[in-house]
Formats: sequence, C-alpha cells, structure tokens
Amino acid sequence: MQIPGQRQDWLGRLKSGLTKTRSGFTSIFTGRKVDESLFEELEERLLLADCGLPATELLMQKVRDAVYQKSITTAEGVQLALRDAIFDLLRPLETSMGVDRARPLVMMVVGVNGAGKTTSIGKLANYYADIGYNVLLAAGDTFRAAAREQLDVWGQRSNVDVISAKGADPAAVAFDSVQSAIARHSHIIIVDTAGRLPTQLHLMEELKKVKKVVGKAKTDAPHEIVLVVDATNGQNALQQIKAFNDALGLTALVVTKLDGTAKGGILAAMSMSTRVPVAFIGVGEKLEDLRPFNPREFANALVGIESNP
Ligand SMILES: Nc1nc2c(ncn2[C@@H]2O[C@H](COP(=O)(O)OP(=O)(O)O)[C@@H](O)[C@H]2O)c(=O)[nH]1
Ligand SMILES: [Mg+2]
Repeated sequence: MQIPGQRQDWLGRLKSGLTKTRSGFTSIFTGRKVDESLFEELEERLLLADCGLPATELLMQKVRDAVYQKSITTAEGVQLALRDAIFDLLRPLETSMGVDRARPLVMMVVGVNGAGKTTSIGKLANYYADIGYNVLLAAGDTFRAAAREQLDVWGQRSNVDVISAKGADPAAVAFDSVQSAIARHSHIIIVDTAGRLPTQLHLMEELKKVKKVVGKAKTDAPHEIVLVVDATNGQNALQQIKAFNDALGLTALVVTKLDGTAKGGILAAMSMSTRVPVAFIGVGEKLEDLRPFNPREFANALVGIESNP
C-alpha cells in the first residue's frame, strides 16, 4: 500500500525530474494570446522535446480541434488541451508487469551499455521487495569485470540475494539462477545481462540463447523481457526498441534518465511507432527513483499542470 505522503514525494521527484522538458512548455503559456504564433511555438517545442514528427502532428491537430470545439480563448486552456492530448496518446503505453502470474516470475533485462540496466534492476528489486515479494537477482553480465559487484551493492541496499558465478557464460548463470529461484520459492527472479548494440549480431544471438536456456529451466519463462532505454538517446531509442523487439520479443520497457534530459517527449514518439509498453520510468539515481509508468501523472508533469482539473 502506498501512503499519500510517499505519493506526493514521488510526484515531486517526477516533476523535478521532468523540469528540463517541462520548462520548454510552461514558458510559452504564460501571458499569451491564443493565436497562430502560439501554435507555431508549441509545435516547435514538441519537436524539441523529441516527440518526433508524427506525434507532434497528431498532438497539434488534437490541440487545434479542442481549441476550436471548446472555444478555448486562454493559453491555460491550450495547456490543458495539450495535457489531455498527451495523456490520450500515452495511455496505450501503460502496462503492469503482472508479477503474480508465475512463481518464480522470470524477468530478463536487456539493453545497450550504460542504459541503466543494473541500476534499474536494483531499483526494481527494492520496489518489489518493499511490497512483500521475495526477489532474487542474477548477475548475468559476465562480460564487465565490475558488473557483479555493482549488482551485489544494489542487492545489499534492498536486502535481496544475488546469484553469480565467476567467469561463467551468461546462459549458464541464467539457468542456474532460475533453478535457485525455483528451489527457494522466490516470487521474482531478475536476470541482468551485459550491454550490447543491436548491430552486434553475435551478442544478440547470445541473448537469444539466454532466453532459450531460461525456458529450459522453467518452461514458460522468461515471462518478461524488458528493454532498458535511456531517454537521453532521443530518437535513437526508437531504433533500439525496434531491433531488440525484433530479436527477442519485448514485453515491456524501462525508460531511464528522464531527469537528465529535455527529451521527455520521446514517450509520445514511442506511442506512435514502436508501441512496446512502458512498465517503469527512472527519474534519478536513487533507489526510489523508479516507479510504474502512469500516463496521467506523466502528462501532467510534462506539461506543468499541478492537479487534475
Ligand atoms: N540521472 C539518472 N541516472 C541514471 C538513471 N538510471 C541509471 N542511471 C545512471 O546511468 C549509469 C549507468 O547505469 P548502469 O545501471 O550501470 O547501466 P547498464 O550498463 O545498463 O547496467 C549509472 O551512472 C547510473 O547511476 C536515471 O533514471 N537517472
Ligand atoms: Mg550493467
């Protein structure tokens, strides 16, 4: 159960995380007339926030329609119409992991180097352990020397065990850890993997092997194949999503580093193109800075609207 104070904290963090993207929007709505120059500026801001052309065109059409149909005459009214249009666009991206549908629920986490995989796994472990789940982590990044230690540190922070094997092959680590999770009756096992570019075909083959081997340890696994994408990659994130999805069949995304970027509109672009749902978003480096993606909260925080009028 989430207590209201915690929710407030999170909304504050989400808002401050999205400051860079939001400031582009809020500044244009203050003390403005509703005229063609406002629309032009709004269009430019949407493109700068990395919404991409198709989403920008759709949002502009919706805002213009709302202004016409509801006879909106104030810039604040346009701001609300923008929020509604963004909310509608992002709504199909909402998903929840449904971690109760298997035990253990096996989650495989993939992505390019530095996207925030290991950090997000640490935060996910904390999130689920906090609400009573028994979580196990698997150090499947056997490539980078410090990767195991990094995951260990995150495990200690939330009192979650980490399975690792020195120098082992990632598929073997994944297989062993799923077996451990079964033996321990864990609720959730999250498998970390080494970062890779989708163009490194042999490394993509390695991920397919991890996926296959996990399925041998537990027939219906992996239940979740999660791509971690760095929002600061902007439009390049879309290519990553497509490539990883083609290779592995993604079930969800974690979108990280929304705090460090003015490109929060990238989620709008995702909704227009890749359509892989977003389970969690990251807005900082702390343990609590990862939360389920909520399109309404996100749209409000992005556009700079306080409550939900
Ligand atoms: N600001 C910010 N930094 C993040 C976020 N998620 C991860 N990072 C940072 O990104 C860097 C790379 O993260 P890491 O988890 O090691 O990436 P990996 O290579 O994909 O496992 C680290 O310095 C993290 O602290 C986030 O949501 N916001
Ligand atoms: Mg890592």
